Amino acid sequence: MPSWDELKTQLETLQTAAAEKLAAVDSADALEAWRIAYLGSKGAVKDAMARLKELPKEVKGQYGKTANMMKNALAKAFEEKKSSIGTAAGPTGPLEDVSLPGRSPRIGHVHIITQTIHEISDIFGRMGFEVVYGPEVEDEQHNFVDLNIPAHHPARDSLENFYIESDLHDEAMLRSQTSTVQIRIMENTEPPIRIVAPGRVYRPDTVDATHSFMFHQLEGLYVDEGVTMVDLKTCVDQFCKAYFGDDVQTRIRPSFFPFTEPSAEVDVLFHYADGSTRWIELGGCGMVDPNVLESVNIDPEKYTGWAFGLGIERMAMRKHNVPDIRMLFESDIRFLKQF
Ligand code: FA5
Repeated sequence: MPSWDELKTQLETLQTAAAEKLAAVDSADALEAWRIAYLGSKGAVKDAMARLKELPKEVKGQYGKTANMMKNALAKAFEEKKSSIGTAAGPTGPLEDVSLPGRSPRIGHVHIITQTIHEISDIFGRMGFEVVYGPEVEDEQHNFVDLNIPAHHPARDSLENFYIESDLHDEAMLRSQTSTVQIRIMENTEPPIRIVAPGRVYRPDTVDATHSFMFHQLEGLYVDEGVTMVDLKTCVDQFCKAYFGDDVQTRIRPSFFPFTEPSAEVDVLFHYADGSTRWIELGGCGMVDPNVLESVNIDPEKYTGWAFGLGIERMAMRKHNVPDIRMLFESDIRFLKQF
């Protein structure tokens, strides 16, 4: 039976060899191999501990204590090595592939109606028209009186308009047409006048595929000496071709507005997905009534003019094949992102 000195030397030799090998370990794989060889269930330290039961009583206590200290020292050295190898190998956890293309952030874009306003303003800009804007909260003077719409005209019925309370005017209302801007411009400008005015208008209309209670109009006004209906027809026709394309079908038919004489309506042919077609009214137009020119102190003997008011939603719908006006205002991102 070996003496205690011999046994002690064997344990020290084992511990020194294990420590030297551990010092040489430089990878996670090598560390795992070391752990199996020394601290594993069939490793050298386990073997050394197993000898305890064969040893005589006199050395058992010392041997067990020394072997335990060796085992603890090696386990501690193993943990230290493990963390130093982990640090050297970089961060742990799932690796990111930095070469993958990034996810682009979702950003919004200009609404189809605003795009349409930009596009049509641009066309009229190229035709020599200035783009102007007027207020949405109006008074009866600009929405009706100066436009030759008398007090008892059905268009002034409170059920046909959104009258509101406002500090701005006594009889305040949300404008029902952009024709108000004709008046506001003519009040302050000497002819020649050549403007277009896009903007929101409000009417308590029953909502259906082509009607909304809030929609947009584009007002046009041209006042100068010698302006005729031929200029109006040509201008509307040129605009429709520029906006919809040369093959667009439009028609002009007689109509009535209190502020134009003669008056007409512009229609454009819609093509639906099922192959059917239908004329849809784009807007009204006509020669500015002499009474209107007088109300803004423009001499109707010297100047003539024409005006139009076109529905902007109807234009966008025709151009982009949108079958129902409500789709434009539902804020459905799947619809809006197509434009
Ligand atoms: C007018 O509003 C006149 N101010 C147009 C005008 C201007 C005539 C200058 C002469 C001279 P009207 O009510 O028809 O006219 O409306 C013009 C256009 O606005 C219609 O042709 C249509 O395209 C559009 N529109 C009218 N009501 C609605 C509605 N509820 N929803 C969507 N678009 C509408």
